[in-house]
Amino acid sequence: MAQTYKIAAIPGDGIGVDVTEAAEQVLHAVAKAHGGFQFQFTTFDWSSKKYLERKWYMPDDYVQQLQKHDAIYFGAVGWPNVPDHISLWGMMLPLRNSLNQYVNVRPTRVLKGTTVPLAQLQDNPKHLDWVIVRENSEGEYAGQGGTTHGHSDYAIATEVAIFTRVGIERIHRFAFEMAKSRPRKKLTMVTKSNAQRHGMVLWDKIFYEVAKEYDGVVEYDKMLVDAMTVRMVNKPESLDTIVATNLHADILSDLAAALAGSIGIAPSSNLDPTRKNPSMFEPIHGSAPDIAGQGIANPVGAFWSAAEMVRWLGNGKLDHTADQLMEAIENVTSNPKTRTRDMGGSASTKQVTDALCQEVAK
Ligand code: GGG
Repeated sequence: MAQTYKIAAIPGDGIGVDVTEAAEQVLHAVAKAHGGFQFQFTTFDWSSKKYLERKWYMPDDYVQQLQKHDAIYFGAVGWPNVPDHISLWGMMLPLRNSLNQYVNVRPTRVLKGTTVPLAQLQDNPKHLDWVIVRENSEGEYAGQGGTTHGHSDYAIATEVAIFTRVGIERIHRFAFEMAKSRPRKKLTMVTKSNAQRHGMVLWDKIFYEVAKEYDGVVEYDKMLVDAMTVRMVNKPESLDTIVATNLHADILSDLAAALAGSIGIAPSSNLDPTRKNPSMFEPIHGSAPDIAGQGIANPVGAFWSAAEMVRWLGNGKLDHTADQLMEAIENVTSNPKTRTRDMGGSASTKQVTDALCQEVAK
């Protein structure tokens, strides 16, 4: 009997809706071509539009509802008439926190046919092949802090970053394992411990404690986040796996996506490595209200995220299927006729999606 993977789809806002629909179409095509498994999607209409009507993003029992699924596929969140901190804290951040998704994996490489901004990467696209491991549950996005004197000229706001031994140790260990699984076995830890002398110093200390377990197995080094941006641009080939805090990795992964050609192609996986909760897969781009609903969003980041979801669901058994999907995605990006505007083409979301479904069926 075919295995059924139950997927909770949360398209969210703007182009999140367009690309989630496209990813669903592709995932059905993958299952059909592969045989032996199928996807069953349940769509949750949790969005900023709904928030404006009912004043809540997710119902009280959202964790229980989502725990009935094997994985979550998320589109994007953010809409002009809802402050960004309300929408992010209405859905994405509580989802990651409540479902113990403490790792956010953001791979970046130059897909075939992509035009990249740096001349040296145009000549040597393989020089950019990174995995950014982002701490996803605490740090600068812990939601701690407060505001007082709000209506005076002396308004005070604090934003407290939280770093715990448990949180730091588990992300570093995950990053070392990730580095170990890759051909170059190389890990760069990013920090700002020269200026931030508490949390970041603990972050560094625990990194070197964990590193002892990998001596001789994984090569590792440390970078300050500001210098890291320069290294990413000037010496991309010197990097492989990167581990950084919630905020630093969020920023570095956008830079990585831009260096690889477009934010529209970049994927991410929010993982609960214990597998007790469903993990969540989403393109890293936002809701792009300016192009929402026009059918021109780049669905490649959504497709790559779908490939990572297949890999995660298979837990070692569907790696080949995920690799085949990635190959099919690159066959599509290689063709100038099936590239969206941000990649220098003029194809619509639908044209790219249909082309990928045809590739998958071959
Ligand atoms: N699909 C991802 C999305 O909607 N991103 C918007 C955003 O601001 N994300 C911040 C984050 O990933 O922490």
